[in-house]
Amino acid sequence: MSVAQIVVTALGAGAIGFVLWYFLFSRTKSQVAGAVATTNGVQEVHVVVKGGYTPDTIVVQAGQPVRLLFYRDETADCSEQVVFEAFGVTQMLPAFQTTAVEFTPKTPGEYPFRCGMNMLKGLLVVEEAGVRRRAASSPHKSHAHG
Ligand SMILES: [Cu+2]
Repeated sequence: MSVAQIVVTALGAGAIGFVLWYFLFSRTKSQVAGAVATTNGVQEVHVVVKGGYTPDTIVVQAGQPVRLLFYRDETADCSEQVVFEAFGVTQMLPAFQTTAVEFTPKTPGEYPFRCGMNMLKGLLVVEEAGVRRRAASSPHKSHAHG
């Protein structure tokens, strides 16, 4: 093997490694079910609508405004409407567009949402404010000091 061949092989392996990392970790990270990004006190969650809701379970905190950004990735009639009965929301979702649904959940609990025909179903879980779930487990957790 010449030096050039070794360099090319190493670069190739590096490229493959990057692609694997990108698909395995980078992509899944942005698709974590129920991932909530809080911007200016508004809890934002992206939901893809395609034969169902992804994620189909959304966890937010009570007493803080929620903005659900529904991207409807299909034209199927079934998903053209999303209904949150508990919050008095009935929203049309134009195909291939992102539509925001906003409200402030005041009481902790579980609030189902659905399409206009009651076929596609999702669940909004409202947790008590201040009961913050850790984004990642504490690094100190594995160190038991007795
Ligand atoms: Cu439907």
